[in-house]
Amino acid sequence: MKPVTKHKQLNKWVRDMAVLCTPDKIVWLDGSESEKKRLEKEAVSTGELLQLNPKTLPGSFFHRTAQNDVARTEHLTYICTSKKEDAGPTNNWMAPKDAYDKATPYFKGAMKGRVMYVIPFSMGPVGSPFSKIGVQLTDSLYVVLNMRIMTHMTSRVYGKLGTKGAFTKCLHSKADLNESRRLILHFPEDNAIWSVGSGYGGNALLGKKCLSLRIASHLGRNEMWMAEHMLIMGIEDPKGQTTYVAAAFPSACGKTNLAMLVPPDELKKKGYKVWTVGDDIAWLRIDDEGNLRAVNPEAGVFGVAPGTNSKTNPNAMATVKKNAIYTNVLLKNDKSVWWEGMDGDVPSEGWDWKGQPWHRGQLDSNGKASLGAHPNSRFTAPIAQCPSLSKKFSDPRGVKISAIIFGGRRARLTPLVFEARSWQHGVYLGATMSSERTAAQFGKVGELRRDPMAMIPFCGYNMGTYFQHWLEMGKNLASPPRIFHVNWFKQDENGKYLWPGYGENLRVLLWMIDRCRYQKSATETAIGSIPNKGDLDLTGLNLSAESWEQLFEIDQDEWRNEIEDQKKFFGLFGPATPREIWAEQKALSERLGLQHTASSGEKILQPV
Ligand code: GTP
Ligand code: SPV
Ligand code: MN
Repeated sequence: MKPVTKHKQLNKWVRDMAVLCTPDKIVWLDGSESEKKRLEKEAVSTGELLQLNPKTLPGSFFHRTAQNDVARTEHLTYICTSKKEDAGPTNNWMAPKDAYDKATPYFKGAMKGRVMYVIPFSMGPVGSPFSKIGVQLTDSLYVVLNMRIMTHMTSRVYGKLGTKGAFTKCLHSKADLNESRRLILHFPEDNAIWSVGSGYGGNALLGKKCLSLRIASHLGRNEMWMAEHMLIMGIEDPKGQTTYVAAAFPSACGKTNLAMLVPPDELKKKGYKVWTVGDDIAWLRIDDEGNLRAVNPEAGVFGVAPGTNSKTNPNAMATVKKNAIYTNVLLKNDKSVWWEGMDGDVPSEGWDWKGQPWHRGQLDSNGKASLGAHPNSRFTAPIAQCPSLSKKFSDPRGVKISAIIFGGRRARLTPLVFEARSWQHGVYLGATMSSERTAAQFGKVGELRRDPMAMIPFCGYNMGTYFQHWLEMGKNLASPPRIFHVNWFKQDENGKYLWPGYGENLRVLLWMIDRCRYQKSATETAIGSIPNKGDLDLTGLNLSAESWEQLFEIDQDEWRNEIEDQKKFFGLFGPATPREIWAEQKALSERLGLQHTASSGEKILQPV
């Protein structure tokens, strides 16, 4: 097939990559509806997709990944910069030449007998000043059809590129799906991504984490904006005023759920509404008035299936009713799907995520319930199908952000909510985020992991420098958003969640809006401000006084250990850790009445 653009560099790159991967054919895609139908048919004929029941799930498909390919593989993900310190201590690093040399044999001939698809896409509405263009080459129809949902995929981007425009070169091949020949490589200096040996979402849909976070965070640092692992939502009050907030939680810690929140009845009756702008990624820029504005660069949702039901997330359930792709869920005999925690009765039988026959009550070899769906099974669907989609979703200027929220999954330590004392203190709160590991990445579930701004797997450069960039952004904001920290996951001594979560989280957001808009007073504590008793609207909740105490308890011993752990972590970055971060930590220790001992990293910066 002939190239469809006069962009010489783009055409040469496609030709060169075809010489390397030796596909039987190159197909230039345009993102049209007729093309979609044709590709779906083809994917069904090869078995890559299975058409689901057209009555109950119209336009929807089912896919199983390889069993060794069900989550992002962070240990095989690299930032390839000329200098190692530019990647920093929390990223895997390879020199660009070594990385190209290592991956070249994996790509060599990998597309033989296959088609190489050329996907033109924009992250962000085509033509918005926020947006960036990418072109992905791939040999996977599953990837093509997911990218078609997740990005603004259209040949119109060739018009925008003209003959010389900048774009991210994204090369992907599932190759032989062999884990020992799998690599996810980022070349920020070349504006390029090479991903080989995986067909899983975050590894293979290169517009998502690879471009919109790792490459974009690097671009953002150079161009004075930010690419963040954040949802964006609007909260409309009974007077019709909408306040927009952005929130960073680590993978599988509640972004999609919060972004699509449905107000509990008591608050709905009062007239509150919630509008979804984005559920995973935010690009943030400072406008001419010094406000922070955000767009969602994506066009779809790639959400965690287990636990999603019409109580926890009715908007997500409505979003995935049609034109969806389901990955690694349980397939029922009537060609519909199921996952643990879905509505209704547990099906009596079906096919589990591995493709094995499964029945209700089945136990695995350890005597534990055998899972029908993989814990990281996912759905992909156009965000335009979300009933709570914000009218501002496509606004090229984005929405004005009034509050930034950080959060993690901590059974203990951090209270339900507290507010930073300043932007700088807020950056420290983001930098000290930590969370118990989930199934969204390979590794031991439940283990505590430091995850600043939920970006540890996604920051495309040295994270110490990244903290500095956050501080610089604050200096350039006329009125910086207020910064909050939340923990929906605090547990009592029996391991029961103390807070009901989900829709009820709106109560916490309304307190934040009171703080942002109406400067309502709060109770100062050593770690930040918490709501005065009575200021969090709890009508209809039945939260006991004891639960409230536990939700807001600040335990000295736990904080002492926490601070020691933080010191080790910040010490990792050496001189790249900003002075302001150490200063905030020292001030916190003092407020907590702990004796402050300087850590080695801090001593480097603050000679006494
Ligand atoms: P990624 O797509 O991996 O970035 O995840 P995410 O941050 O969008 O997480 P998501 O909203 O999909 O939630 C992940 C898991 O957390 C699901 O199993 C939810 O049921 C659960 N969850 C979400 N919100 C809450 C909450 O407020 N309380 C509790 N207890 N669980 C929640
Ligand atoms: C995450 O893991 O944070 C996700 C899913 O949103 S993935 O696209 O695989 O990164
Ligand atoms: Mn995510």
